[in-house]
Amino acid sequence: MFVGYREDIDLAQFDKELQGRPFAFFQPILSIEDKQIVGYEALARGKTKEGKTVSLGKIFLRHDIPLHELYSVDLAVREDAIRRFAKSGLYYKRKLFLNIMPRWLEVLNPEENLEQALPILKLIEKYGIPPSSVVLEITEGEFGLSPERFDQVICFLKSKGFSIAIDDFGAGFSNVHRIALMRPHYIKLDLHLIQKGFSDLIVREILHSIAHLCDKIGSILLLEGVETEQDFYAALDIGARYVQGYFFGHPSFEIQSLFFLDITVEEFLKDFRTRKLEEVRALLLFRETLADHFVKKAETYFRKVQINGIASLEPCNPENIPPYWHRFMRLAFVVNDYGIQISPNYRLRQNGESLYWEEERTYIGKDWSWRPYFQYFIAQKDILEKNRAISEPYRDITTGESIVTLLYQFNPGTILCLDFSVAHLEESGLKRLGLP
Ligand SMILES: [Ca+2]
Repeated sequence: MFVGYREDIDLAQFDKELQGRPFAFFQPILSIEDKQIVGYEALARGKTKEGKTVSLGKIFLRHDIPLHELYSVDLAVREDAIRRFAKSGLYYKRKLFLNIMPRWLEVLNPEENLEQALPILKLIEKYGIPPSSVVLEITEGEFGLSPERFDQVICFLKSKGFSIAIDDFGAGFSNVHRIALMRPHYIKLDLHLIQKGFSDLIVREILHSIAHLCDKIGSILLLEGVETEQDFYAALDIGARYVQGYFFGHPSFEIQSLFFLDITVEEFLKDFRTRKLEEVRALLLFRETLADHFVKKAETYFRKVQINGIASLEPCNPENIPPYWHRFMRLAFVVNDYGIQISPNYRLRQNGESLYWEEERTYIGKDWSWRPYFQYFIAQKDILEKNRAISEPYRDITTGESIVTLLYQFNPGTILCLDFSVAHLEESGLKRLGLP
């Protein structure tokens, strides 16, 4: 069924702009915890008539070229990659990441013995590299075979000692449940594919949930498309363990060593640790000191009133609230002991020099008892006999800001809830604000 390796491939037969044989480029993959290159992804390249190196990605997407022709191009690139990787001797300490197009697996005869059908086994044997130094990147979403056959192929490859990476996770229609069952060694995520069409905020949320999935199923999260400092910080922030992208190294014909990398990565890690620690300290200071102060002063800022015949609270003159709160305070509302909102939402607004509270009455009657912060508050009250609690930071779905909610039992039946933005908290800034 399969066409074997061919010497006579000329790329001009597929594209008049190209010439010569296809070959492999290598792009380094870095482990953050080891601060060094742990592998290389092999990428298909060809040359134009002018001698410029170009990606062959487009050729593989064409449907007018017979599958067996494409397959022979792919095989030639893979053989070139394996041959040169073997020659480099690096397979003792680094891995070769090879892309396997799911379309190739589709042409497998269901009756065929996988040992015979998968040429990768013969290739690595020919060049003397162990399967444990090869990672096969598979785009699960594109796979057209039955899930049973797919699982069978993956199981077989794993049993032979290959590592499996799910490529372009999140870009296609990856089935999270099946991937969790499959337990790939790596999950590759292209930062730029995810960034397309989503806001920064949503991207961060998606990245965090995928990082969480990786932790749960014991896969290594490999973030590719890391091109800038910001991208690298994003990778560190979500806890990606491996990274790949122009920021660390472009694909190249030579298998690069990049000795400078450990220094660069160390510097970034240092900077990241400092920034992150500042964030965590600011949050802790905010929770432990300033929130405490606010609670003590709460009666100066809010007064008891009746709303719809029920005892509730409303904010006093906003000028009473010290100016340093204005920057962080977003919203105040009151719930009863069952988590039902019994006041409007009060938003602190500024109009020129003057401050005022804006009221939104449509929120009265909403049930917040199911929100984690409310349950946390009730548990704190019951077990620790505390009259206040502060939620973990969460994302406000309307404004997208990072928020903590402070809950304070003002009176029996009235719990004051205050949302504070913690997106831009800085320890030094908070200390400068000081306590009155
Ligand atoms: Ca890939």
